[in-house]
Amino acid sequence: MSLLPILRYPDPRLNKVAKPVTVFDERLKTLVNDMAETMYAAPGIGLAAPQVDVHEQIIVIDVSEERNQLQALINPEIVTASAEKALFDEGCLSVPGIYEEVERPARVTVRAQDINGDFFEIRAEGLMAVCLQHEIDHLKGFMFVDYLSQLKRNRIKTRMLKEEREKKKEKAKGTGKKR
Ligand code: GNR
Ligand code: NI
Repeated sequence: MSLLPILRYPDPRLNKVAKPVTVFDERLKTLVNDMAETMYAAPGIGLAAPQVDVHEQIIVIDVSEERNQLQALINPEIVTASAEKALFDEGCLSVPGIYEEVERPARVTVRAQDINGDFFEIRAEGLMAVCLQHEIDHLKGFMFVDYLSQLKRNRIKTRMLKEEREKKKEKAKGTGKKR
């Protein structure tokens, strides 16, 4: 098991479109295990492969209080979405510290494959519906900040870049490097 580094907004690799998984092998199982470990350690309620720089259609989710209801979805697709919408204060491990309200369909049905390639369907509402839609967006290179106004998005981008610069400075200090 290993922790994977999470890409941070506005890294352009977060906008790449993920490819379908065609081979359900040991490598996929290891990747899903590493993604789950990374999600729990963060901690987060979901993680999409593009966030760890793997551009394949893989997500892991656990919205349970006890953190013991791991689900892996391979090649997930939204098959139905309710006309009714719901607002939710969303965050993202790739945009740490930022929370903004996003409106999405209140209920969705998602079809996906499991780790063995077998198809299944999930009907979800509430937090699970939000999380599924948020993760499936990542597979399309889309992030929750893309639903916000350009003004808000630009403020977030500036804040993230500033934090990154400050982090680099801190690191350089530690190694006695100047920048
Ligand atoms: O951990 C996460 N919390 C969260 C809260 C509200 C709406 C969506 C999420 S998903 C996020 C983990 C993440 O970034 N997944 O891509
Ligand atoms: Ni996210």
